[in-house]
Amino acid sequence: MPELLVICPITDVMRARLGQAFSFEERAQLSDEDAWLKAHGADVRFVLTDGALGISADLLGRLPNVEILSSYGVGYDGVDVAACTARNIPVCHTPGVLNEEVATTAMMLYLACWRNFEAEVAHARSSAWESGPLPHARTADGRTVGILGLGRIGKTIAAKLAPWRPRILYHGRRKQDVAFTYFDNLTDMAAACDTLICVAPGDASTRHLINAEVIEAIGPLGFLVNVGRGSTVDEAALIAALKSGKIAGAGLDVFEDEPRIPADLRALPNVVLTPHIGSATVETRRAMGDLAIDNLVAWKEGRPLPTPIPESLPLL
Ligand code: A2R
Repeated sequence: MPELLVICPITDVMRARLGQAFSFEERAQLSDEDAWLKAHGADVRFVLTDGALGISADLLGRLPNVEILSSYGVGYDGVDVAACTARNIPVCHTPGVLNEEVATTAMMLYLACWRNFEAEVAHARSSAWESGPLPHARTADGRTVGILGLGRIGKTIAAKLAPWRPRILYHGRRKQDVAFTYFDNLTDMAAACDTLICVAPGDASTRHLINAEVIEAIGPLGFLVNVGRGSTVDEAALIAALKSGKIAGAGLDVFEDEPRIPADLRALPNVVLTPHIGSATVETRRAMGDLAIDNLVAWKEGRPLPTPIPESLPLL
């Protein structure tokens, strides 16, 4: 009897650990999902998914006895939290264990933007250097960096930036007890910084928060780095600003319609693009997988959940 349905891709390490604790089925392995759900949907008590795939209200409706949903990742924008809450199903995620990795990804993009890294690498790989150097890049040192979302990862980015001696600004819905400069208005912060780093969650409150006005405020000498969620940036407005030189460039790990990236964006010379690899290292994915499974095992054994999402706390 499959008691656990795995919706997201998992690693072999996760598969081996799940096998010791649960009888489970992976959605990707189902040859006839409809038939499987009819036969086994009522046996499923646990669900493992990730922040992008989440779970739809429709699929949840076909699993009438689900007790707990664990999401492999910190963001859970793909999970229909309201549908889970309505059925008293707590949702867990994996905060904290990926802070350093996502902050490293932000640093890679930050440095790649300022030092024109992609073009320089291409210049070295081709014989173009024999005809002369590229124009000089601009320094990454001593910049004014505005962080949208000074949470767990945002604070880690600020710490990792320290050797480059930045002045740090931040915007969120509340002022925090930190040594950085708070802006209650995002456009004002964008105008005051020369790199805007986005690491806010993707939800209704952040959708297209980085719009044409904010992007233009960053200015023709500034960069946008996004390691949060693609939905936070108005991608069409960003592409227009990148084309017209209203912003110098962008380093993007997340996109509005992943895994599709608009051809227009891919063709631009002033962007550095990575395929949502923020937390994607062997070590960090292992830690995330362990925490996602720890939550399921804790529930099965009747122990407190290690990392429920804030919205689920009233259910516990
Ligand atoms: O608004 P605040 O003061 O609660 O700050 C949170 C900020 N944030 C927002 N800022 C402006 N406008 C909003 N509508 C808004 N909603 C949230 O984002 C907080 O400083 C930050 C989120 O921090 P944490 O909850 O600690 O999340 P963590 O672990 O840093 O991950 C952030 C996101 C994930 O949700 C994934 O989308 C991505 O990074 O991996």
